[in-house]
Amino acid sequence: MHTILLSSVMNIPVDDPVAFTFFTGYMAMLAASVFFFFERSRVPDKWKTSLLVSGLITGIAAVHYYYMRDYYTSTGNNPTALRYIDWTLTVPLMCVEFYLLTKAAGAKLGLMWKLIIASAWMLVAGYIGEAFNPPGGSMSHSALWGALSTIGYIYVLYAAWFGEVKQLADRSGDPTVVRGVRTLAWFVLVGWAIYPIGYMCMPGGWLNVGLGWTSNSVDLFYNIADAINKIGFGLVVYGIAVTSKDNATLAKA
Ligand SMILES: *C/C=C(C)/C=C/C=C(C)/C=C/C1=C(C)CCCC1(C)C
Repeated sequence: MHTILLSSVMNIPVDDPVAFTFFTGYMAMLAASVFFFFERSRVPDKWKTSLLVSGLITGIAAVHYYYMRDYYTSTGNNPTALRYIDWTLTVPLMCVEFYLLTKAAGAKLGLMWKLIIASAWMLVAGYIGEAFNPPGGSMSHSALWGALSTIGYIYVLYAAWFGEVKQLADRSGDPTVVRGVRTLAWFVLVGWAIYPIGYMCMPGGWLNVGLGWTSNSVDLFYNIADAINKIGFGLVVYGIAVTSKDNATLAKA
C-alpha cells in the first residue's frame, strides 16, 4: 500500500495543473504555518491568539493537502470527503478570527457561534451537493444544494460588510482593525466566491453543462482559492498585529 502511494507521487504528470497545485498548496500551507508560529512570539500579547489561529488554519490545511495530494495522484478522483473535513475545521477558525479581532470592541461569543453555524450550514449543504451528486451529475441536485449553501455564505458576507462584525470593527476606534476587517471582508466577497465557481464545474453543475468545464477544474479552483484565502487571511491578521496602535512591545523586539 505504502509503495503504491509512493510511486504514484513519484509519477506526477508535470503537465497536470491540479497535481501541481496540490503540491505547491501543501508546501505553501506548511511554510505559512511555520511563519505564523514563529512570528507569534514577536507580536503584542493581545494578538498572540489570533496568530496562533492563523497558524492552525494553514497547519490543518497542510495536513489535509498532504493526504489530498496522494489521494488525487493515486486515484485521479476529487478528494471530496477530505476537502470538506478540512473546510469544516478551517472555516470556523476563520470565524474565530473575526471574533478575536473585534473582541476588544465588545464582540460576544454569540457572534462567533452565529458565524460558525452559518459557515457549517454552508459546508454541510455543499457537501451534500457534491458527495451525493448522482452518477453523471444532476443539475437540479447541485443547484438546489448550492443555493441552500449560499444562504450560509451570504450570512457571513453580510456580517463582515454591514452587520455585527463591521459595526464592532468601527467601534474599536483602532484604524488598523477597521482597515483589517475591511480587507477580510473583501476576502470573503472575492476570495470565497471562487469556491462556488469550482462547485459549478462538477458533473451537472452550471459551468459543466454550460461551458463544458470538467470535474478536474473543481480541485483547481478549490486549491487556488484555499491558498489565497487561508494564507491571505492569516497575513491580514498578521498585518493588524504588527501595525495596530499600542504596539510598544513590538518596537522593542
Ligand atoms: C479554507 C476554506 C475556505 C475559506 C472555504 C470556503 C468555502 C466556501 C465559501 C464554499 C462555498 C460554497 C457555496 C457558496 C455554494 C456551493 C457550495 C460551496 C460549499 C462550494
